[in-house]
Amino acid sequence: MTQPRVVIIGAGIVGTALADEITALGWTDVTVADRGPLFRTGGSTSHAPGLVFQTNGSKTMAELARYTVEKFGALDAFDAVGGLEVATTPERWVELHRRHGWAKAWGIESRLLDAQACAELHPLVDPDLIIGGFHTPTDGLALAVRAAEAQARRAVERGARFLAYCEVVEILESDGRVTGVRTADGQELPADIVVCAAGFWGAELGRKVGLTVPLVPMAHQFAKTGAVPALDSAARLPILRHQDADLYYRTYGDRIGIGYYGHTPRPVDIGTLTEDSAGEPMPSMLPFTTAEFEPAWAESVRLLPALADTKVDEAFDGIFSFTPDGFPILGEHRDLAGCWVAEAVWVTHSAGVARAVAHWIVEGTPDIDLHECDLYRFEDAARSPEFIRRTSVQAFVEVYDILHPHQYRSAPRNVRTSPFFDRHRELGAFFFEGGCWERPAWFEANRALLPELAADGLEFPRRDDWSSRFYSPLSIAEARWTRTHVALYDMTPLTRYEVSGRGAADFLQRMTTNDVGRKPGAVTYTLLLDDNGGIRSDLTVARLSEHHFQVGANGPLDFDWFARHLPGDGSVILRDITGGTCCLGVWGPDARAMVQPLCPDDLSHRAFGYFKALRTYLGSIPVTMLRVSYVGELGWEIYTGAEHGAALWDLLWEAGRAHRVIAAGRIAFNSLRLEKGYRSWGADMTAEHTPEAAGLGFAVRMSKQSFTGKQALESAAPPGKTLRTVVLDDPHAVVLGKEPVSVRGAVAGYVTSAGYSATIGRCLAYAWLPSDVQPGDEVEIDYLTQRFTARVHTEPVVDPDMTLIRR
Ligand code: FAD
Ligand code: THG
Repeated sequence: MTQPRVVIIGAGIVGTALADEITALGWTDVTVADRGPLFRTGGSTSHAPGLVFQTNGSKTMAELARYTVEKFGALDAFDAVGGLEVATTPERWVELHRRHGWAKAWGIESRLLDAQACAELHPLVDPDLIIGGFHTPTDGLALAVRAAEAQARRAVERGARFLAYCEVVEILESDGRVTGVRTADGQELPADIVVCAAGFWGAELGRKVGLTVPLVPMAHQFAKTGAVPALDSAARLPILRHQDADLYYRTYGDRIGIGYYGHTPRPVDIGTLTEDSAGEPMPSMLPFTTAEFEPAWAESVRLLPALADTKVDEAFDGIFSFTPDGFPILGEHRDLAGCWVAEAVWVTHSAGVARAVAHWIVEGTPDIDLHECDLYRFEDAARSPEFIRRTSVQAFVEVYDILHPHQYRSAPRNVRTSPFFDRHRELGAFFFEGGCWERPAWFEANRALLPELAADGLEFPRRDDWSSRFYSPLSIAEARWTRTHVALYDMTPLTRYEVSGRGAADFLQRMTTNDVGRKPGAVTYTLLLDDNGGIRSDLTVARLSEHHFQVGANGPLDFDWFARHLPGDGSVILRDITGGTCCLGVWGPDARAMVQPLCPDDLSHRAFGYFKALRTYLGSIPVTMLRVSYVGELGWEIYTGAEHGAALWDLLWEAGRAHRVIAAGRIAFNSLRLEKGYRSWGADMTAEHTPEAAGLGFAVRMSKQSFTGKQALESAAPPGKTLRTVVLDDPHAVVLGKEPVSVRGAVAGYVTSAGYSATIGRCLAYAWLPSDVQPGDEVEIDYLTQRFTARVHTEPVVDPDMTLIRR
């Protein structure tokens, strides 16, 4: 077969890196077109100051940066001057500890320094102004244009060509596939694959082919000083961040470059960019907004007093992309095969992104978990221009803010509410936002239970300020009540699909790991794997009738994955039924006593067993009940049409009075599922992990004919890391996720998710640990400024022999 023809739009750091990585994988018919000159094209890369700080809360982003540093180093386009982040407030100092924790967890060399040691590393810093700093010796400066050119050269050596002054005005298609691009001078470049690496122009390009690329171009201030007399131009000072004031710094010989995020967010209108940037050296530069820089300059002179002897010499507002969650936008257009995007990528992550996307294009699967970066990760509502703009502007504002791991969006809100929303408000729900849904985290109405539970011996350990945020001890009461009485949980935001048609059973068998072809009425827990055997999702599949399945999923990416793999003959119909339906979890030892009187069918364990489905009525409400419980208790998920939601709530609430039913929230929900050993996809396991490593081997039926990922599992080596439950020793100790875990004094893994267990009165956490670390072994977890001891526990902590859930 002849090689696929690839056209890459954009020769910035991303386009050039892609050309290199794709040709390295053997596809050499690659053409890169840029509207500007090569390689100072006029895009964001052309003026990027090139600071590379690798530390990130996301393990994937840290790894993408690590690879970029390694590659640019080998290309002689990286200066590892080190990175220094300083704290001028106690909150930031604690935050730097948290970042140090991420660095340790992801394997980035790092240390915390006192003020004096910071000033030794960066002699311009006034040590009296700072508390301390976080030092990462392998961070440094990317020479972005040099790196672009070097990668382009390697690609050219393998056969790629680069076209300057070649603007793409149209992406050509036929029959749902790209066929090439048309350029401004009327040429057609034929292609089987078109990759948009057009940086902040990407949203416009996407629009031409009906694709929403959720990014917003924003202007950001960057200034260079004149010569600083105190600065030795031969000194190699670390790149510097002063996040408390939204500032960062690098040196250029004896001059200092200053970047500032503290100014008013300035989304850029691409429609008027040509006029707005007229007179500037390039189209990604806008005139400097001088007045807005004044606080930045004053603060810079405070931190770096030597700046008093100089002034700003040249400055501009440079444009680059912001996204609603700060992650890049990567993937293939679902409705236009062969049309890819790789945008909103920093120089910092560029080579790593290019490698992953090249693998994705050439081999079908990225070589690293990219779910946080996936083009299709957004809910429908989150793809609206209004949502993209507001949240991306917010991302700019928050770029250096201290963000709590459980912090949810404050706007837009109330975009999706379940039919129980008003009732929840009446009960004093505190709502978190997730996937555009309002989700009750706890209910003030349950405060009345506290004295009773405390008298019963339930403990409410004190928490530090950080872990007390987005938290209420009411969740402990709600969790306990679920294990001893009965509680209602709003499961409406659980993504669900109807999969139907004569090909539905075969389709689900082929797509997932477990045997989902059992009799109607059966529910199966099963996994979606990628071709490398990595976990893409975990699902429940309820067979409601021969050709009708209800799938409980984890979010938009599951829909995307299914949609891409549907047979072309119309034999399978996939429908997202999340909107328009609702779901209540009714769980606890009293669940059956509460619900049975409402139902014409026999709900006894014998008649309606564990992991079974039943279509029936509660009162006059048609419902689908699944005997499934993520909290690990007797009870059901009860689904009905949204129009019945309010009535369903009132019916159950009324029936529950005699049983003292409560409404319970997400924090209790999370703590209960941790006790039960249930994983949360995206946090605990991702495509990076095989089922066996994640403790989910039981959901894989290797004897089944064939399913996606089976081959990879057949040849998989035993996992080096295993997901384990650990229990913290100190009842007052709490971790929140992503903390480094040490075994015998050396960092060996990291926490994924955590929660307080009301059952054992300790915080539980899942952690990836070397497979030879066994139940009973002691580990240590670094939490901010503290170190906690913990012990690996057998799983699950609660109800290991399934007597509670199968009663
Ligand atoms: P670009 O470099 O913009 O490349 C896109 C290319 O596509 C351009 O060359 C453009 O001409 C071309 N193009 C667009 N449309 C078309 C078309 N229709 N046809 C043909 N060609 C087209 N990142 C860091 O990691 N560290 C930093 O310290 C840092 N500092 C920054 C400071 C400033 C002031 C700014 C503005 C950005 C900074 N960034 C930093 C961000 C970084 O510069 C960008 O994220 C990165 O350069 C984007 O690379 P890219 O290849 O995607 O986009
Ligand atoms: N409910 C439904 N669908 C879902 C979830 C849910 N899909 C997405 C996500 N949550 C899937 N996660 C789980 C995790 C564990 C279980 C159910 C959904 C579970 N596991 C049993 C166990 O491990 O003991 C499975 C037992 C079995 O295989 O028989 O219950 O919350 N609808």
